[in-house]
Amino acid sequence: VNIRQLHHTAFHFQPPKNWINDPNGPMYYNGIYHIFYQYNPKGAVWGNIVWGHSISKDLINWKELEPAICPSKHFDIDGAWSGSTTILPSNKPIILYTGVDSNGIQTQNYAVPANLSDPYLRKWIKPGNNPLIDPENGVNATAFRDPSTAWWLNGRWRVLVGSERNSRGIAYLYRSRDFIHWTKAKHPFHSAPNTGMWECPDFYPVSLSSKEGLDPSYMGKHVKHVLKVSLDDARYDYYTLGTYLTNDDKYVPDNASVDGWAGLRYDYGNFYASKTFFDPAKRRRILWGWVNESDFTQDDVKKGWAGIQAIPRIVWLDTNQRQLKQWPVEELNTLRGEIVKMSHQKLKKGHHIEIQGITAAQADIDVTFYIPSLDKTEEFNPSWEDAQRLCANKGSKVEGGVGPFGLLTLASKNLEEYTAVFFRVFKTSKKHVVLLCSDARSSSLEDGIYKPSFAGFVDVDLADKKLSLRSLIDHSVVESFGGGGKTCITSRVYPTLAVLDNAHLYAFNNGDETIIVKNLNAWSMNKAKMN
Ligand code: DQQ
Repeated sequence: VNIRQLHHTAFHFQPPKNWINDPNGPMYYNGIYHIFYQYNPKGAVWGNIVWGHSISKDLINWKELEPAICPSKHFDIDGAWSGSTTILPSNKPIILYTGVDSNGIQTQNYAVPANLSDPYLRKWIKPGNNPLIDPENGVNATAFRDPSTAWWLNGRWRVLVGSERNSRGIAYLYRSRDFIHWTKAKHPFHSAPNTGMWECPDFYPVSLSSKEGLDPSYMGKHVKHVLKVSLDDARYDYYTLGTYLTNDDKYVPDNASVDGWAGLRYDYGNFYASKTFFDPAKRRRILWGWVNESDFTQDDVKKGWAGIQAIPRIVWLDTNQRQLKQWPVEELNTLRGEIVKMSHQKLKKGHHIEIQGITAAQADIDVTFYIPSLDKTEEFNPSWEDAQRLCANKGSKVEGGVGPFGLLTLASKNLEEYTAVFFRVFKTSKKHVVLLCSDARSSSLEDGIYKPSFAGFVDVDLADKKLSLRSLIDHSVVESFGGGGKTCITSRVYPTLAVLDNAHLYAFNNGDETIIVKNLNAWSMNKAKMN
């Protein structure tokens, strides 16, 4: 079997071949989900960027169409970069995207469907009055991109465009009455020092009282707003929760919600340039995010493909109102095949138990661990605020009090290779601190590839002594949801032994306290119809 087969995913989104990056303009239109994406039609490396286009009825099985937007005009001749769709009144979708000209100058442009009665909206046209927004008034012309979905308030449309000025990350606000003539607001919508270029800003309301998603222009009372930016220097997607001050047309993060590198992330692993959209069919907000390769570029060229999208996730506000929660869309469950169950299984220190009878390289695992006693919990040192460093120091083999315990995914029979996804519990005088790691350091015997030990803290109080973990394992990706979707971590891994039928799955514990696998469901996953 060639390398392309070994690490090719079975149910994560990707086109038949070539490079993809950011998800663009996701939307639901007349019964069909659309996803566009940054795509190189000519190869498996970044370049020649067009808007690839695929459609689906269930967000899981996809059909590839011809690219929706290709460089053709002076203003986008060097690339049709990221952007968003907005559904205008009377159900008319419109794309805003960044065009790059031959000097690298970035402008915001629009495209509309050539034929609204084509159910797939295959052809898009760029009307002659493009570009709509030029980088004027002191805007940095080579750092001016990724228009957001627009929202409507008091007679005007509003849109955000990402930028940077003297290392201050900026989300500029533009307003328009007709979607064609745009005026820059005097003050940026939001900005923060020392955060660098803000790519792909995304702004939307979340309900204070339900999991239901809201239309981007919903301005009711019982909401908070979310501002997400992709920090180019960090290559992670950070968000804050805050208040939209509609009178000042400004966004103010909550006191507890910090901007920049120390802030909240959608995903503490490989996940970037994400974008949400409101699905009116199921009244939910859905998040798409790009998961880059972490092998060598020459491997990508050999494989003929690079980049996948994470499984679309619903997002909603946690009842604690301090963070969002995320969960794979329910449609993913239609791919579930054979199920294997385990319950009330003791995991003593030093033990690992195989979950047998599933296709371990292509699986969906949902497990709840029960911690009978927290007596031997290790003390948390307040200087350990960097979760990733803590995970690097305390890997899955470093014995602890409560944990490390969790799953060894994509494991070879004799554990020469495995990607450990696990919890470790600490305590301070006031509370428990829960760490979730997705540690790729042992994921492959191949040298030199990027094998980070990603990690994030999980904001749970452990009053019920339970911790849940769901992991989607798909050949070269392990996408995990800790604490019911409070902390998500995605890793790309390239095993050499733990491939196809030679991959195994184990539950393990290397902590003093015995852990109980209270309830584990593991499904073999079927292949999605993928483009
Ligand atoms: N990717 C696009 C840009 C965006 C970046 C270019 C984020 O529009 O800022 O492919 O990954």
